[in-house]
Amino acid sequence: MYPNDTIVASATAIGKAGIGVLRVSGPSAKEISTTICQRLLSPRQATVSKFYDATNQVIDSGVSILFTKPNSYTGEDVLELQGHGGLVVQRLLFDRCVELGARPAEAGEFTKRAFLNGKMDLIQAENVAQLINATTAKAVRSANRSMQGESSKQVSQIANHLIDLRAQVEAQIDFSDEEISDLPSIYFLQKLREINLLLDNLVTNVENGLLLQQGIKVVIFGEPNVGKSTIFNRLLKNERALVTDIPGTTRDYLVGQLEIEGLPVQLIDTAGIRNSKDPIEHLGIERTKKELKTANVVLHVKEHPKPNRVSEELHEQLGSEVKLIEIINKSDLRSEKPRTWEEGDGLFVSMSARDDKDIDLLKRAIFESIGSGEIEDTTFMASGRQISAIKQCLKHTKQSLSVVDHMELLAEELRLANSSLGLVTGEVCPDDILGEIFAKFCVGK
Ligand SMILES: Nc1nc2c(ncn2[C@@H]2O[C@H](COP(=O)(O)OP(=O)(O)OP(=O)(O)O)[C@@H](O)[C@H]2O)c(=O)[nH]1
Ligand SMILES: [Mg+2]
Repeated sequence: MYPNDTIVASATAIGKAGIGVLRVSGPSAKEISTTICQRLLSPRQATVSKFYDATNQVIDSGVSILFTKPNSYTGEDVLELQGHGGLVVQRLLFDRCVELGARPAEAGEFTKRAFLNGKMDLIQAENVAQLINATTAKAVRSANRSMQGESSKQVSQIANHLIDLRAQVEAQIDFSDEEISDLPSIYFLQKLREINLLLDNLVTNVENGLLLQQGIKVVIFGEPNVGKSTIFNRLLKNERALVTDIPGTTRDYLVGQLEIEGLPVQLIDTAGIRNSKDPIEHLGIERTKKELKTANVVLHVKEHPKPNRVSEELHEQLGSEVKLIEIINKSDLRSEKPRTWEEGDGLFVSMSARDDKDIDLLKRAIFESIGSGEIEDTTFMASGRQISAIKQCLKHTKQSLSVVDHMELLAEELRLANSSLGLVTGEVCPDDILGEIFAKFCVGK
């Protein structure tokens, strides 16, 4: 249903602040502005005014701006009342707007209206939430790039290829008895391969974007006393974990946050793994196992390259997706220079946790282990929902390759591929999905 009512919400965080901005959007916004400010506002002009209540008493004074449709964020008439950022004063102003016919906005409703009024597509709408939720500067830059329409361009380019191809396939079906020359299967194969390549690149791009939004989880594990907590502290640049030369110092796991080259990282230090009768230590080891199951990167720390039975056992339990880095710590005691190398499937780092340069080397190894060298080039910040729609599209275009000799089947696969892509931009998007997307936004955005 297209909205035809007027909504109001605080656009700034609720609490004490220099200013508090209330935003009103919808057909009554102009009338509300005239009543509250007791004057006619010129569109898009910041006007110093008083804000009045129903008994002509001043609630607050500040700056009011009226944006007339379609030149506003939502594409509707929008009023911004910039008053003082106090809890009660903002509440009184909000209540006055409601008294004059506005209703409290739902989460994300301003952006939803912007989408419904064609001010932005669904990719850009979701970028707004990603920008607000970004935890690193790189994530902010990527969300901005994506919001400028770069991502939408990439998707519509693929959608246009799909539409052209569908038209050709439909023509083959519709005019099969008539005098139009049949296009050879190789032609369709070639076109599909081109589309698949574009989609493959897009998937890489969006997965990088997701890494920037969600970050990665890095778990440090190994035998007792090998220097896990020292590495943890040095990576965080903070003496968070206790470090002693007594094996079994860390009993429970510890969590810290850091950023590696713009990538948000959740770092977990765990209890040293050994056969222990101590029930507390046993609990700590169980927790380590649990953390290992959800890690993106695992740092397996040792003091020397030779294998250790207990931690080798855990090694074997790691998921196939997890990236493993073998750290041979305390290189200062071996008078060895820090270095990284690959052997078999493994990535090895010989280092000393006591040296900051070695910690930088480790950071680089973590970053490279998840293949995020191209994160800087991410132009597409997609949501999980959009990524699965893009992958669904790719699944259908890949299936199309095997049915190029059957025009009806090919047409159906291409139709499904096209509608999956429509879900990304919002061209085809059922109301309940739209509701779910905007419910994740904050109220007032
Ligand atoms: N020489 C040297 N000593 C280190 C290095 N890293 C850690 N240590 C020392 O090794 C001892 C154990 O360090 P921790 O960081 O507590 O080791 P851990 O693996 O967390 O130990 P648990 O919590 O008992 O499992 C401490 O005395 C550290 O100062 C290193 O690179 N070189
Ligand atoms: Mg420790």
